[in-house]
Amino acid sequence: MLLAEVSVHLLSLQLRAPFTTSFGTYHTLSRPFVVLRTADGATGVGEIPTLIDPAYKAECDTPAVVTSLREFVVPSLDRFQAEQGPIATIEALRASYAWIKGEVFAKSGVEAALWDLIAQRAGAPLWRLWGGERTTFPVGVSIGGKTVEQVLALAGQAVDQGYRRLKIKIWPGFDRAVIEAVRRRYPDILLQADANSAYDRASWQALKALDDFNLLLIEQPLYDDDIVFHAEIARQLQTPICLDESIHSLRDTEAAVHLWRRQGALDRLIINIKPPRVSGFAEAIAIANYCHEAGVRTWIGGMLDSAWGKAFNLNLNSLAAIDLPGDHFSPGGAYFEEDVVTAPLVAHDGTFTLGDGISTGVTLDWDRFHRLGEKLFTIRLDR
Ligand code: OSB
Ligand code: MG
Repeated sequence: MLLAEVSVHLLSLQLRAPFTTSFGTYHTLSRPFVVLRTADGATGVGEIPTLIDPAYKAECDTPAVVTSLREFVVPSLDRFQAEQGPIATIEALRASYAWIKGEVFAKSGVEAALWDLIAQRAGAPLWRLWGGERTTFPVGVSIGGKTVEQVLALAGQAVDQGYRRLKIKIWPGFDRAVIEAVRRRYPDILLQADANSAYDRASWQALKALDDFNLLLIEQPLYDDDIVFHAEIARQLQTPICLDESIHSLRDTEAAVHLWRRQGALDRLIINIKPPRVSGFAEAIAIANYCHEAGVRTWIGGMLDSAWGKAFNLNLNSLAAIDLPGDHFSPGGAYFEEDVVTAPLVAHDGTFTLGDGISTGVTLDWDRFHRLGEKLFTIRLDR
């Protein structure tokens, strides 16, 4: 399978409802997509669900992802194929850009596109390629509201649609009251909070108040690049800590497990596996399996991905090693005014079922794909 051409597109996705986190409110997202073409005319597509600014992680859409693809990642594929022959496997692809430090999101888009090509060639759904063992599982929603009233309204929509697992965005000054209000209204729901690194080594003490509300976890309270201080505060909280932003690789995960184990608190460590934040699905699977062995719970996070990216993540959720419901759906129906697939993904009664459709199981709507954005550049690889 000789890779002949890589194109990078930038799409504009309009959220149906604004999404607020500790780091800002988003209305419209710009989204890089990688389109890989083989010499025999097959096409694979990968979404890069970075945000428009570096408020979540340093690697944002433009210039970071786009520049790194154009200057480093794609030229590495070219060099590899010229020197070592066709990139036909995920291992070869990863080897081609292994020299590049970080740039995990940029790499993940190319990897997703190659998985799409490999699955098409195999005529199989991704979940089968990945060794998935269950096709039906509970899914959850992430709620980003600015006020307690907004959060309760979104939670109400989600619960009315049958979701039984809610994640609420919190930040200093918007934590206890909002969590208490949601917990009062829904005493039995699986409830978790996400701080997106909004607390520091003094203000995290406010989170002790959340121990009263039977939360499943508190996600990334401290700095986006920290593991050590998270381990430190985990000793002083009853609610498990879940790492999101700090985990870029299996090695980061091993470091966290090492620290939590040392203090006998592995039952209070949870890992949010976001495939694009760990450079792709191969690394995500390695993390899921490692955590399963270590007795650390995991779930699949999201980045307000389009239905294309969500479909990849839902396929990954089939792994028996994944323990908890993920962020796969928006509380009030579709995430975007217009999405890039032909038919929306739907959960029934808070449960999603994977079918036997090839690759992602959903079909890209190329008309809409082209209408929603523009091609930034194409690099030919078959020189
Ligand atoms: O921290 O999980 C996060 C969205 C963008 C960036 C970071 C996060 C999120 C979400 C939304 O919480 C999850 C989803 O895609 O539904
Ligand atoms: Mg998070």
